[in-house]
Amino acid sequence: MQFLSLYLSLILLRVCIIEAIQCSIENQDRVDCYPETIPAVKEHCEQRGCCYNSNPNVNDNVPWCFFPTDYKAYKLSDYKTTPHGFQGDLTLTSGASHHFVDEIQQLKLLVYLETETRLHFKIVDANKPRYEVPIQTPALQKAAENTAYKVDVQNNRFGLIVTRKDTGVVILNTTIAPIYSDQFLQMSSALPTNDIYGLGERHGGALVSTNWNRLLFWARDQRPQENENLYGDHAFYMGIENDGKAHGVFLLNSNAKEIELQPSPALTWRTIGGILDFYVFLGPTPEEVVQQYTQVIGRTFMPPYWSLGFHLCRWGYGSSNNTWDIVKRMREAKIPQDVQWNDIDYMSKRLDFTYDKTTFDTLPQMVEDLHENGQHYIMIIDPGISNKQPTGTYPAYKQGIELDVFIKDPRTNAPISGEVWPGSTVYPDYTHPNINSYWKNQLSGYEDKINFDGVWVDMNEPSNFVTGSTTGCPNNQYEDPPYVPHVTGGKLQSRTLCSSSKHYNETIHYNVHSLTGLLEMKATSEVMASIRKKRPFVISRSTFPSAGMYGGHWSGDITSTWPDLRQSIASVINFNMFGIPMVGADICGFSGSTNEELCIRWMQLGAFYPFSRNHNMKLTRGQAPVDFSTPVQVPMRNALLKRYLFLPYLYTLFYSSHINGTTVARGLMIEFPEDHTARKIDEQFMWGSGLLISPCLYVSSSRVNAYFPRGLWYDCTTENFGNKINSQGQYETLSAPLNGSIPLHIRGGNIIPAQYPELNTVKSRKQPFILFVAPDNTGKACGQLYWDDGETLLGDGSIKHVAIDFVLLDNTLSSYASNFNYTESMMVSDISIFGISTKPKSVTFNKKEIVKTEIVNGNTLRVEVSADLKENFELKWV
Ligand code: MIG
Repeated sequence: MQFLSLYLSLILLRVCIIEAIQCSIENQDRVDCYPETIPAVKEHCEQRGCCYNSNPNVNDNVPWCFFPTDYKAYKLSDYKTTPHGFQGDLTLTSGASHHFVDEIQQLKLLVYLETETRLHFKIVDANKPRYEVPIQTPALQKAAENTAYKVDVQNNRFGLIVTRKDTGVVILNTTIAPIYSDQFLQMSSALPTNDIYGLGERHGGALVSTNWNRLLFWARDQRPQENENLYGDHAFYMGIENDGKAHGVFLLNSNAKEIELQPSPALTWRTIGGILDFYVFLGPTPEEVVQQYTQVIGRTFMPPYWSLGFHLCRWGYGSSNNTWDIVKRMREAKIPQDVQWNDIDYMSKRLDFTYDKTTFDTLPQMVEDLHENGQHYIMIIDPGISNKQPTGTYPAYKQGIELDVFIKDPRTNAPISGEVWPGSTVYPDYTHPNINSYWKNQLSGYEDKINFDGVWVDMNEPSNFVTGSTTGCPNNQYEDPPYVPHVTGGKLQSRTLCSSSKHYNETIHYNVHSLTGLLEMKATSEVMASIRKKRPFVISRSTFPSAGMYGGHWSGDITSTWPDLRQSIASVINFNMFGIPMVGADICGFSGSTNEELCIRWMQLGAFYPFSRNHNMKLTRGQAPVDFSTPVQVPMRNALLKRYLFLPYLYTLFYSSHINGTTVARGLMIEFPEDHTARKIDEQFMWGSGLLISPCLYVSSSRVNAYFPRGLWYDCTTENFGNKINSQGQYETLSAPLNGSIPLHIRGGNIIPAQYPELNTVKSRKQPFILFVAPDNTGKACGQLYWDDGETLLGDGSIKHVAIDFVLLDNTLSSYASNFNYTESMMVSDISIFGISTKPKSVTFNKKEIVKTEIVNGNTLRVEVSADLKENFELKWV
């Protein structure tokens, strides 16, 4: 008896110990095994073979159901070298079902050592193809040598470990086995840092919280709020390691996804289709991570110069004359404006490719007038095409039917209809090979030839005011998949089309939904280039990686509030990391009515969005600068004039982004990754590495508590021009009165090309150039200027252009210009050198003594010159 009980208790003890080993996992390290619900139900959890352990605190989000350390996994075999890297077979260990429907037994692991700093690996079904995102990624001839990373695999319970060779930091460790079923794919990895950036589209700060933070990816017409899936899908993050080295990881997958971050820190990807297709970038600088990422997804389009000017828009001008009136008042008030926009109120009955001949009767004349004044015009287009117009009267519908380019209802094979602004609509299938010819017909045959210059593509998630379709959705595995990410609305079909809708070649909407914006941008940009034979300009609400090749983005329907003013900086920082640097938020806020103070602050900040547009919801108070009193207009005008002053610099940054994939606007973490304070800053940002923008973002405040990373910084506001901050990495209180200038500082080490501002870019481009020279602690500085006519397609590289390097060394500023047949004048008239308090004995320009020199503000040497920047020069002082 005694024996038996001892024996029994031993068994129990043993069971307990085993249990304790498998399931004894610290709260922060538990990887959720039942993401469907929190808290999970015990039986469901155990059916899945996972550990269940209720947590005393329901609100801390620690999963109650989590993977044991020895969860049934894939076994890696036949792992061998290939010309590209490695490959191996993954076999699911036999055993009880996991209750993940249709688990795939045989997978293939493909590892590509693509470059010294780029690793690519894929896990695919060994036996049949699965959906893969059709963006063009670089082809690979052979494996790179001397990689900055090392790839190790764990065989028995498969995992992949990526280590940065020089520091030994583990970038990825996926030894928590992947789940790979037809409609549920998951992988987890430990993270080497809590400083994670990117992952969007998302409303919130630049730093991504790792405190049980679940992010959602499924394009949705959703006004920006935290914890909801918004317009775009960017499953790319950048991590900054403790020592300041940065890496990036990109999951190339277009299905509905979740990415969950937890405090260990660790990260879990979940997607409900496609394949696991990862890129890892080793940087090591943050800017290099972005360059490596954009090398895979594609570099930024080169914007036309005019698009760098100020844009004005609103929903509900109500007539072309009201719109025109605003333009005229802006001119009279001498406030810079390059582009006027119209929202859907220009359309006749809200129909794409029409305009209302009653209320917008003078639209063609207005557009002509804009052009005569060196300004441009952009109009909105929504994807929904009305299918309820009298037969034969609406070409956009008729031609779509003829070319068979509408998304189809799986039940009937006829175009599926939803409901948007014009009522019942069908939706172009942007994956269709006929799409460009369809789209070109519409855009070029625009009723009575409205001569528009750019296109605003809205509602392209695609948005639908009814769930799924006007006739609901069928019941099938795509409408109700075994696992639904926690998307807003609870269903994939919420505010969009049925997931089982059919695209070209039987592709299901389920796979391509979040690509709609990207593919519409691509078609629009290609068609506009072929119609206008000039650089296209497209701004889109929905985006996906590689969208930056075709256009820019605005952050959607934010509110006219102080928190949204502040948050907009993080959006700008994020989209620059996503390779879509032409980005901005609706200046003064979209929904709700703005007020004078908020709108002044927003104009000051928005003057430094790469894409600077004031846009407003219908039926709210007017918020164009000229809707305010004359004194309120003053700081608004001044902010815009500052923008126009720095446009040559901004243009050069865009060119660099186009060629090298660098960011245009960037967070301080990008420039100062080793500075742990700078990593957390998202209420300031930079243009390139040279200009720091520190806006005032709080109500009733006239000061900014601004952070200055180590180095020299020179004030370039009119009020404190040239004042120097020699920072050890410190906060400074800056004065920022409401009617004053936005705090701006040029960083020591930079030479920034500028140009006297004007009321539009056609005029400002003819103004003399200015150079701001900001020496670093060793008296050195450098900078660039890229210049061309601002609108010719860059295409074959034969464009006439000038590229200039400026270098400051030993009290000598030299320029090195490479001119590729550019002939227009590029006169420079002013050069300001910061940090010089007494007049030098002699200042020479190309060896000739300069007469006009002065010390401005006791701290800056200003010299007047007259030379063409196309010729090299040398400015010397002793
Ligand atoms: O359902 O076109 O985000 O900028 O003004 C709203 C009207 C449709 C949403 C866009 C917004 C635009 C509005 N559009």
